[in-house]
Amino acid sequence: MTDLTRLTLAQVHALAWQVLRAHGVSDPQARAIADTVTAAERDDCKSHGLFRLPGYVSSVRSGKVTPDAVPHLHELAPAIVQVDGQNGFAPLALQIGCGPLAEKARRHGIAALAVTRIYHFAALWPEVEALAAHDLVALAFTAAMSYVAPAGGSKPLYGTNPMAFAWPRAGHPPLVFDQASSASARGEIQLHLRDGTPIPAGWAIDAEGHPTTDPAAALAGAQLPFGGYKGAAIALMIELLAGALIGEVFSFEASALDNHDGGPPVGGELIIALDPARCVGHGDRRRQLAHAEQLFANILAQEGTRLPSDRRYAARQRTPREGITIPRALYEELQRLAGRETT
Ligand code: NDP
Ligand code: PYC
Repeated sequence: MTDLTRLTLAQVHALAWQVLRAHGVSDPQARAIADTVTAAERDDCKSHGLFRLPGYVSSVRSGKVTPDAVPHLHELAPAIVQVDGQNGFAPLALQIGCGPLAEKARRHGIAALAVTRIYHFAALWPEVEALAAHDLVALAFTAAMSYVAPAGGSKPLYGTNPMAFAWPRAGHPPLVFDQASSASARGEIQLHLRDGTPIPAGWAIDAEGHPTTDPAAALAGAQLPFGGYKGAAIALMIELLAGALIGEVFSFEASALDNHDGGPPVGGELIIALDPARCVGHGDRRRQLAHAEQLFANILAQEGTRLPSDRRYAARQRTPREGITIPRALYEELQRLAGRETT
C-alpha cells in the first residue's frame, strides 16, 4: 500500500508556493498556481493538484516558460477581451481576465475572454465557478498537446481538450461540469502509471493501435475520445475555439513546439460568459432559476444519479477539517524542490 503524507490546505498552498518561488517563479505567478493546485487538492481532483508541481518546475528549469511573466490585458472588441499571458503560466492570466470578462458580460449580456500565450497544466472548473459567483453562466475550453486519436484513427492528434460549464443556482453552489474530450484526462493515466494500477478498458490504444489497459503503453500510444466520433467532434471544436479562433496553436502544433520537459503545453483558452438575466425578459430570472431546479430535481429523483460537481463539493466540506493526503514519495520530492530538509 502507498505510504501517504497528510497535509492541511494551508500547508498545501505554502508548499506549492515555496516550490515555485525556489525556482524563480514570481510571487504573483506562484500565488496563482498555488491557489489552483490547492483548490484541486481541496476538491479531491488529484490529477491537477500537487502532482503537477514537478512539471511546473521542469518547464522553468528548461527555460520553456517565462517564470515572471506579467500578463497584458487588451480589449479586442466591445465584448471581447484578451489576456496575453506573455509565455507565463495560465492561472495568473486567467485570474487577471475573469474580472473584466464578468464586467463585459454584465454590460453586453454575453462576452468572451481569449487567453493566449499561456502554459496550461490545470483544471478549468475554477474559472467557470468564479464566473458563476458573479451570477454568470460560463463555458471554458482549452487544447493541449497531441494525445488523442481522431475517430477511426490510431495516432495522437487532438489534445485531451477539456470543456467546463457553470450554471449559477440560488441557495446552492453552481452546477459545474469539467471534462476532457478524451475518455479520461491524461493526468488520470499518469496517476495509474505512478500507482502501478491498470487503466480501464476503452481509455487508450497502444502504439500498434491495439486496445490496452497498461498505462505506460497508453501514454506511448494514443488516448481515445469519449463516446467515439462524438467526443472526437468535441475535441475538434475545442481545437478550433481555443486554437484558430483566438490566434493560438492547435495541439499538434503545441507538441511540435514542446521541448518534452514534462511540463505544460503552450496554447490558449477561450471563456464565454452569459448574463442569464439578460437572456429572459425583466423579472423572469427567478422563474429561470426555478425552472433549472426542476431539471436537477428530476435527475436526482432517479436512484444512482448525482449532479456533476457534487463529488467536488462534498470533498470541499471534508478537506478543510481532515486535510488531504499525497504519496510520501511525492511529498519528499516537493520538499526537496522547495529546498526544505526532509525528515
Ligand atoms: P472526470 O471524467 O473525472 O469528470 C468529468 C465531469 O463529470 C466532472 O465534472 C465530474 O464531476 C462529472 N461526473 C463524474 N461522474 C459523474 C456522475 N456519476 N454523475 C454526474 N457527473 C459525474 O474528468 P476528466 O478525467 O474528463 O477530467 C479531469 C480534469 O482534467 C478536468 O478538471 C479537466 O479540466 C482537466 N483537464 C485539463 C486539461 C488541460 O489541458 N488543462 C486537459 C484535460 C483534462 P465531479 O468533479 O463532481 O466528479
Ligand atoms: O490531464 O489531460 C490532462 C492535461 C493536459 C494538460 C493538462 N492536463
